[in-house]
Amino acid sequence: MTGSLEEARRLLGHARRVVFLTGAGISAESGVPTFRGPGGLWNSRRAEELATPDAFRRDPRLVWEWYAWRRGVVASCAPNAGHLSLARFLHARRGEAILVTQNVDGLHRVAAIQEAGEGDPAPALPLELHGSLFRDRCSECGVVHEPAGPVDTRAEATLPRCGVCGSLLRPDVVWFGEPLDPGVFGAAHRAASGADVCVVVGTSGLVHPAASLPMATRAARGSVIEINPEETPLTRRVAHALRGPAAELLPRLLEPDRTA
Ligand code: BJW
Ligand code: ZN
Repeated sequence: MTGSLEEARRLLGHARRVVFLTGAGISAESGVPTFRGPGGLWNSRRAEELATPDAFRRDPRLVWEWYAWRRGVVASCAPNAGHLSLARFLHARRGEAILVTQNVDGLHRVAAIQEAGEGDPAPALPLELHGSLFRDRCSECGVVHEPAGPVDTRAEATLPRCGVCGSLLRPDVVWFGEPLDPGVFGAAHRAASGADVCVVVGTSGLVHPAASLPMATRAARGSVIEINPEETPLTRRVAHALRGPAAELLPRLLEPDRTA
């Protein structure tokens, strides 16, 4: 850990409004592979091959095969101590702490529901910048569909089709070169600009516009805390860089009494 956990806790303790920005690293200890780095999803494949509208136009079967595999992987994963601790914090600080995620794995949502018990999960639900792995969307008319079941990727003819216009369905995620939902990104940007502290967890900080959000907090004179085992392009601009896995550091940062 290069920053002091104590000091980061103090900063958070004095903050009224807090925004969290999470990336693939928060789900690493749940068994969801990250995109880049050791064991990353894209080590053997170039991103442009699969996560672009062009790739889908060129070979929808191949793209679906990759997403069907990922749905299978993620479906067998559960939120880890990092997701759960964050969900409890968001419930406790309802309205004053907001979660923004780049992840499409749905694990924050599961944690929000789990930690709400019989209560309302809403305060801990994330703004999902890059969509969801578990929704389909029509590649032509844009209608969103609940997946009917596992995707049959044996041939293009067996891929799922839109019930409204008959065109191919695609995963409801944001690919390179596609705009983020303006409502979702606008809400995330407002939260980041209005936050006293932005906690950035498990992202390489390479993908924009998500990577610009901590800078919006800084531009408004807020502070940034980073949790990541590795340095990132953001590290030199943060107040505290906490080096280590999110599942260990988030509970220690957010719930010191519970983890003492
Ligand atoms: C741990 C850990 C542990 C490990 N604990 N940590 C400005 C500058 C340059 C380029 C651009 C720019 N603005 C836009 C662009 C272009 C492009 C972009 O950013 N390119 C860069 C790569 C150069 N951006 C876009 O195209 C975006 N769209 C856009 O800008 O539209 C403009 C537009 C306007 C109007 C009309 C048309 C267009 C869209 C970006 C969409 C990104 N989509 C993906 C795929 C989603 C679907 C899917 O999952 O398949 O989103 S790409 C992929 O990267 C995914 C992730 O959400 C995203 C970020 O990755 P993340 O989360 O940071 O993961 P990793 O793997 O990179 O990092 C993991 C980290 O965890 C590491 O740091 C580890 O150390 C750490 N870690 N274990 C804590 N245990
Ligand atoms: Zn359609």
